Amino acid sequence: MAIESVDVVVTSPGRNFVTAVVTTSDGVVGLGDATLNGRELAVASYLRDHVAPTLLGRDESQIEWIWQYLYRSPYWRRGPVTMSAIAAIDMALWDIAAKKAGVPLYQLLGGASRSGLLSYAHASGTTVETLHEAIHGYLEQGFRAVRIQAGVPGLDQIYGVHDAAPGGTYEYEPAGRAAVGEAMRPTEETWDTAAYLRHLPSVFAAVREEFGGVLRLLHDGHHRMSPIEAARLARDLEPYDPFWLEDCTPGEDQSVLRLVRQHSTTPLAIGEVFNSVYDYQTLITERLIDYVRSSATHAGGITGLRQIMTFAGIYGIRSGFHGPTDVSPVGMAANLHLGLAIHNFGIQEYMPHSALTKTVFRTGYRFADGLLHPGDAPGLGVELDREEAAKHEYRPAYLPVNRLRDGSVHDW
Ligand code: KDG
Ligand code: MG
Repeated sequence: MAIESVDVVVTSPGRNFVTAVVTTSDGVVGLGDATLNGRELAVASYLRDHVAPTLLGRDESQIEWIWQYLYRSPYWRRGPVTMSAIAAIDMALWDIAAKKAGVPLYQLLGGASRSGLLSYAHASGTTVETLHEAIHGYLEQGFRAVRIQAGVPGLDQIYGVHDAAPGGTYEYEPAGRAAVGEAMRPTEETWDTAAYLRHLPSVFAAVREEFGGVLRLLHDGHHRMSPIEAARLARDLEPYDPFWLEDCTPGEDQSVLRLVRQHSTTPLAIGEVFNSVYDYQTLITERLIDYVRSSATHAGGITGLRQIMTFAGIYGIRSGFHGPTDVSPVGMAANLHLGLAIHNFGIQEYMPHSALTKTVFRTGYRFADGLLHPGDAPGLGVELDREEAAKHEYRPAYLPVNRLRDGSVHDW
């Protein structure tokens, strides 16, 4: 059989998503996530204008061959736009292969290595009191691991920090967005690393005091520290037994994590903005990290992420796949199937999509007792309702940006 069409669906049910829809000559449809937060239309064009025409008529069962063809042949390799486009095609082809076999995708990836995937929720609060309320809320839902982010005195807006919405829900969406057809500029936030470093250890102390030692606590530094600042925070959090410290520095210079390692035994996680196994080469071979943060969506699909995890597994490094709302339900399902199958799974981020998003993407994955499971429908187990999708036009949307108190640009 052969690839008959590759459509690209851009939809915005609450936030923007880009989905590749691959249809075979015998009528099987596969879905792939190509959502790149704030750069959605660049990937949509890459897929529509440069990838789709080269795939028509090809044998859809040659998943590895097509991955290598899309990676090696255009001459220009890697980068988030390219790798998200490759990811979408790769996921769609795996979806098709599993649907044709009549099995959930994890069965084609080696079968289940576990009964479910330990997941963590995003708990946050502008004060320690509201943070505690959020953690209590997640514990009631069954979570056994939470990422904690808290307000810092003197700073108004910080990545990942918000109080519960009226009605008690903790859903939030970091990207701001414009009306249909309107332009927008990202909002600007003010950042002060010294204030953050002074405050955060006291937040961990208060949470341990309230919830005891068993609950797994994670934290995301969101790329904001210099190497020596990151080393200090990793050391200062050690007494509170963090599960991990994520993105303590920007990840481009892999060697800086040597310095962090010299000062601390706090486990480190990095990689949500990486897109290839080569971004991890030093980090993995020198065991400078403990968890791989990539998602199938941004790291070349199931084939690309599996390469990374096979390499990481040789060094005893585990997965902590990126699972924010900007990874679509299709991308999330890909993460879950791979996570269930690989030996070196660690933990899965779980930031549930809104009810509106789920009217467009119907998901089969389930959450119970702190564990996610991809479900047992054939393929990825996600359906795209194209009529519903068409009701939600693309709207420009961007993550905020950061400035230091003197106005200079800092990492967000
Ligand atoms: O698109 C960027 C978001 O996915 C990112 O800011 C979320 O850091 C994040 C996380 O750990 O989920
Ligand atoms: Mg992160």
